[in-house]
Amino acid sequence: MSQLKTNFKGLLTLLILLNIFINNLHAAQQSSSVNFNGTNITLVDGDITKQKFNNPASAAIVNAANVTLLGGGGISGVIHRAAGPGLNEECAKLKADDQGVRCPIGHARITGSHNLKEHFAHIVHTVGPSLADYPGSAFRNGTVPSAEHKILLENAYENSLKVAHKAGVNEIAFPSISTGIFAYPIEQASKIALTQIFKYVKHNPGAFKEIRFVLFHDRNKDEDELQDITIYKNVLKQVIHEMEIQ
Ligand code: AR6
Repeated sequence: MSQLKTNFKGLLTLLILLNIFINNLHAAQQSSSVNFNGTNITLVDGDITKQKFNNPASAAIVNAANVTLLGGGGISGVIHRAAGPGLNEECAKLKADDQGVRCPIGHARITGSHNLKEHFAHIVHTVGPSLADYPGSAFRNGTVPSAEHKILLENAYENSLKVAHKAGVNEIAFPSISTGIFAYPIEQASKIALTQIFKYVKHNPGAFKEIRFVLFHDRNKDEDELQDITIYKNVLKQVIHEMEIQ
């Protein structure tokens, strides 16, 4: 009986190791990187709370927040749960207007990372535009973002980089802002995101060692639906071509 138990445990360990190996292989195959003006711009498939950096003290992740900065669903909920209650306490202390707005759409704020500080010291909170209640929204198919939506999304990326840079951050990881609950069509959002990053790096060479996009792998998607990382990879090629980056 104990022999059987030992064999079973051995088999289980082997299966776990095999699973880790396959996942790592999958992640390695999925990542992609380009160096521009001294900054590595990287696309990875993964969970933003699990990111590792060369120097945690000068690293940050970006939260796709709501204007109150008090947690919420989606990635914001994931980040707040991982960082612990200290994050909500710190956010609650930030100045709010009489509507409870601590960070207007397109702006960014920076806090500590609390329980995640071994991995990265800072969290940048930004709020992207929402198309969820917009006529023709993605929930009803065929959204066409307005010029204002586009500018607000550009601002969210630019202001996140600005507050991070000012705080001495030189490695930063972004999620795909506004493309979840806020329903911004990802093909258009990814083009805005990548273009904005390249523009920032063009004007601020050497400010960041790495700007990483962490794209969530949705296991519920059908096989013929493109994963976010594939969309970002295709758009990256387009942006490099259009901006004439070698
Ligand atoms: N790591 C990386 N990406 C993730 C993760 C993760 N752990 N979890 C989700 N994503 P969303 P939004 C992806 O909806 O559209 C909140 O309630 C997800 O697949 O979190 O900007 C806030 O409080 C999607 O591609 O952000 C706001 O009210 C992307 O992250 C509102 O939702 C963004 O999804 C913000 O909506």
